Amino acid sequence: MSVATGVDHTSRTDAIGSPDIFNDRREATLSWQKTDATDGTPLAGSVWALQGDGLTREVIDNGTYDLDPAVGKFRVNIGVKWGEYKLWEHTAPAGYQLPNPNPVRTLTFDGEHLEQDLGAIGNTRAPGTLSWQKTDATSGDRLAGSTWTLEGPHGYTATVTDNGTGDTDPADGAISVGNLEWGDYTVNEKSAPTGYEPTDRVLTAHVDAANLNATLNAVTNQRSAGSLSWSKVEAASGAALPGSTWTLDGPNGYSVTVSDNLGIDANAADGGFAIKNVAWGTYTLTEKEAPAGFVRDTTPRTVVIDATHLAGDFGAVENSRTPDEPGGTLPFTGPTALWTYATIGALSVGAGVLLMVRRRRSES
Ligand SMILES: [Ca+2]
Ligand SMILES: [Ca+2]
Ligand SMILES: [Ca+2]
Repeated sequence: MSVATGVDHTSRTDAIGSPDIFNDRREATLSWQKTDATDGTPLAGSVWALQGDGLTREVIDNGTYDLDPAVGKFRVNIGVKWGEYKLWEHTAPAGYQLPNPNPVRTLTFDGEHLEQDLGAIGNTRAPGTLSWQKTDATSGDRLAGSTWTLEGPHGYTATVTDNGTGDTDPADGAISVGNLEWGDYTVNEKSAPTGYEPTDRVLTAHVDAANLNATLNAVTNQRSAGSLSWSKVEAASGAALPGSTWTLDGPNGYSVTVSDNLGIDANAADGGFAIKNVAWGTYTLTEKEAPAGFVRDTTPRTVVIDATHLAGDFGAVENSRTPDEPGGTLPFTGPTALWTYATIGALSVGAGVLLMVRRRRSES
């Protein structure tokens, strides 16, 4: 009896009964490779399930049941327990996706199919995500309203607006862009939040298996400087009045004296005031000295400088003329006027005397 290679003769109950003419079963092996579907690179870290011979084995690359020491390559010894086996991928390498649907491969080992090689089984790269934040350089608070240009591999370019196009993070000032191909990226601010200075800082990032969900540093914006203005006018006419002095108090202990057309007054016009480059915060303006001949206005005035109120205006502060001193209510107070009143009085008295004399004469 000729014995074909691999034919089952493990049962030694042949009628001939001579052990010399029987062959032992040859051992079967199963091999395959795990690769990156994009570039064919062997990938470490996959885990497989091999079901057959009444049990399910966990096959770990370079671990349990894997006889091939090469990363990404598997060889499992089926041994002489031929029959039907099923193999499926249990865990993809980190950064890669399991196929969906995940196929179950059915293999039958027998004397004609002893060394089976499934070849390369590729995994698709999991898409990456880039996340970053936009913050206030002064407070560190996140800022809403920024827009970005994101550029990546193979000509990828996208405009991303916080809580708008391309942003998957619903929080203000937190931006996240998903479904990104692996490769190098740059993140540029296209427009800054309202009230902030643009930044030319560029973030760079690399997306791959080890950096699938990359979190970048926060990009800060400096606050745009604020300004303050007001004017000093005469109440009656609205005409600008020169010569006033003011106390201006602000955030963080800021306190200055402002005199019209002196020092930090950036408005060269009489009665017009401008203060440049002030920090954000609440400012209080109080008149310290009114123009000569006018009554000081004691009312403190307040404005707030912030992102949406960079130009604070205290408005027009009116002064009335100083009232005349008590006892000086007559329109003319000079020596000539006094003489005039005295003369009128004397003439009146004289006229009365004459009238009395005439009456007495007519009665007699
Ligand atoms: Ca291996
Ligand atoms: Ca957001
Ligand atoms: Ca001025």
